[in-house]
Amino acid sequence: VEVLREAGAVHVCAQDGPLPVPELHEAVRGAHAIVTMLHDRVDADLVAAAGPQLQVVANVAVGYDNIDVPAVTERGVTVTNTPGVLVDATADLAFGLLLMVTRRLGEGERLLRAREPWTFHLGFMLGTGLQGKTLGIVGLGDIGQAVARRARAFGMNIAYTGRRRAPVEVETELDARHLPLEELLRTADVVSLHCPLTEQTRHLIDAAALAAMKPTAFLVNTSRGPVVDEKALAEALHEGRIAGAALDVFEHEPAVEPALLELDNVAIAPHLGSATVETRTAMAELAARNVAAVLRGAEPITPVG
Ligand code: 8YV
Repeated sequence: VEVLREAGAVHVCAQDGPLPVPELHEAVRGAHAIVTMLHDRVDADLVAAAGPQLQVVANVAVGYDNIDVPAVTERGVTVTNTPGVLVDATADLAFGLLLMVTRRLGEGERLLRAREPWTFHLGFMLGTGLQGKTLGIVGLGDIGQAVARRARAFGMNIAYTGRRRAPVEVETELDARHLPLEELLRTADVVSLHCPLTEQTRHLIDAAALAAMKPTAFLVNTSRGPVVDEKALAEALHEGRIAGAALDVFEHEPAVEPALLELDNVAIAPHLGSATVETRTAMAELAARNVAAVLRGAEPITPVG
C-alpha cells in the first residue's frame, strides 16, 4: 500500500477475502489499476466495470488462472503476476507436507492431542523413508526445480514431465530424467504437481492417472486444486490404491472434499504455499511495483501474456 500510495490514491476494498462479483465490479469502477488475488475472477466484465481508464491488473500470485488474460490484454490492459519471490516458500511447504504424510506427523500429533494412550515399540507408527526413492515432478519450472533440489538433499532421484524439456544445465544439476506422464506415474514413489492450471491440466490427475500410480506412492499438490479430480483421489486413497496425499490446494476452495478429512494418510493445509511474512511482503511489493511501473508509462517488471 505504501508503494501504491506513491503512485496514486489507494482504495482497499477487500482485506479479508474475495468480494462477491457485483460488489467487486462496483468497487473497481474508475480504477486505473486493480490488485487481485487468486479467488478474484478477472475477465472482460470486470474490465468493462472498471472503465476505459483501467491500465493494469496486478495479481498477487504466480498463478493467474483466475484471469482471462486474452480478454483483458486485448482491451489494452496489462496483466502482471509475482513469479520468483515465492519459489522457496512454496517448495518448503511442498516438502514439509510430503514429510508430514510420509512420516505420519499429522496422525501422530492427532493421537497425542486426543490424549490417546500410546506405548513405544519397534513397529509403532512406521512411516516411509525418502532416501533412494524417486520423486516425479509434473512441471519442472522454478518451483518444481526448488522442490527437486530439496529432494536431492534427501537422497531422492528425480524424474519429471512437462510440455518442454528443462534446460540441459537443470537436467544435469538435478540428474533429472524427462519421462512421459504415464511412465512418470507408473514409476515415481512421490508425484508432486507444479504445473499451472490450464484447460490441458484440469483433472490431469484423474481416476486413470491415480490407477497408474504405485500403491505405495504419494501424491503432493501445491499447485492448483482442479489439477486433481478430488473425488477420484478420495476414492483411490480410501481403497488403498495409493499410499497417501499431501494437499495445500483444493478443487473447490475453500471447501475440502469431506471424504479426504476422514483419512489419516492425507496431510492437508489451507493454501499456505507462499504464506510467510517474508514471501507475502515480497509478493505484495512486486505487485505494487508492477502497478507503479505501468502507471508511470514504464515496462512492467513481471508481465503475463
Ligand atoms: C498465493 C499461489 O498466495 O502464487 C500463487 O499462485 O497460489 C499463492 O502463492 C495465492 O494465490 C494468493 O493470491
